[in-house]
Amino acid sequence: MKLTVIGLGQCGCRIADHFARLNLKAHAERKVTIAPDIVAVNTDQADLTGLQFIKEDYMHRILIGLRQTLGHGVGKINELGAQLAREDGDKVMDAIKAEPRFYETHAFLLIAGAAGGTGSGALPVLAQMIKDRYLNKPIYALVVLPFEHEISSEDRSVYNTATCLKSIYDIVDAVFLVDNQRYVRKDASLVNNMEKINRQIAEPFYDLMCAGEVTKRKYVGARTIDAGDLIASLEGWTTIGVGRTPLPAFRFPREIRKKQFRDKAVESFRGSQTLDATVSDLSIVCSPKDAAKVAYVIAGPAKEINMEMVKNVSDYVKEIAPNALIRGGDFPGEKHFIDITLILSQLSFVPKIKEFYEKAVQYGQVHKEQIEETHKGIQALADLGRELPSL
Ligand SMILES: Nc1nc2c(ncn2[C@@H]2O[C@H](COP(=O)(O)OP(=O)(O)OP(=O)(O)O)[C@@H](O)[C@H]2O)c(=O)[nH]1
Ligand SMILES: [Mg+2]
Repeated sequence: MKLTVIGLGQCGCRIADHFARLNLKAHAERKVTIAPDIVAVNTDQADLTGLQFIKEDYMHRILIGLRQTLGHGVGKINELGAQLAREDGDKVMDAIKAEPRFYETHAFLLIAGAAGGTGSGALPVLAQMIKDRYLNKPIYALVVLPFEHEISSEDRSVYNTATCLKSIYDIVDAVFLVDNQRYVRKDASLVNNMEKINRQIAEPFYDLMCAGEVTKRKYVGARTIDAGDLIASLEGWTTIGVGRTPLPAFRFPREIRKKQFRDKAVESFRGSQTLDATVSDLSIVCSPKDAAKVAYVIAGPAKEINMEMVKNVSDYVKEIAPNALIRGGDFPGEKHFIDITLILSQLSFVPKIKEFYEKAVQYGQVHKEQIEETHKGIQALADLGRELPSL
């Protein structure tokens, strides 16, 4: 599947930058393009300059709202982010149109952190603009939810997240939910941590996007998951993850292994073991039972992905997601591990969304009262000085 990727705000642009890295990797390793166009959009000039892989010209790194923010962001006011995207959105539309390879794109992927101002506000506005112009291409959003410390200490983060989620759900075909807190590693510095988190957020898309594009025979599976399968599998609230089981470095030839029943048992068990790793590493906490659509791809050396493993994995997926329409495929390659990428889509319940909606409604009411109180206080002070002359 080929995606036009658009990163919005700092978080969205940095993750989009990782898609640009993966696109280069796909070229080098598999001779395919998975992202014909990658664009970064921000109100913050410094953040745009810091990107590594996205092309450096003004059609790929787009600064919006320069006149109002002077290139310094919108300071978490997502209404302002939305307004600036409305005013400068044509810059983004022009950039998409100008890409000569745009015709190859199967769908759009818009990425943003929900708790900030620029990405959170611009996401629904630009998604709507794209939807109005490109009627035949699905639009997906990847929305990054804030860390626990942001939720507990910044009411505005919760409010931004909830309003962003509500607005984007009504516009796009599917929303990938990514909970930052799931990726926190306590042993790393913040900068390293963010870098690792962004890498882990983008990585699960790699095999899925490559699988349907490769043409070299050794990479083509018995059952390929292509763009059509993915588009049919993506709807509403969605989560994604990839799990890995390394293969032993040295192994006896297959004929000898066959005779050793212990090895044989381990081999057939490897699929379900990998799937367990995938499910525990999904981008947000949810129950597979609540998914109405599922897509998965098993990647690994061709000689490892045998019929037994494929059956094992597909039975296991059916068991954990009994209510879903399932599409699965395999993707052979020269890897030293088995990777299973899983998408659970059309989720009927996600605990985190409930939490954000409830907290934001509460915050909305308290905030309104606080504003009224503040205005009353300011007015009372001004009234006290009314009799004084002005200089
Ligand atoms: N995973 C990840 N999350 C990030 C990153 N940067 C920020 N975030 C998260 O995204 C939220 C939004 O922050 P930004 O992306 O910096 O905000 P913005 O869209 O640039 O908006 P303003 O700076 O307010 O104009 C933060 O509260 C974090 O939770 C990043 O590099 N990776
Ligand atoms: Mg910013």
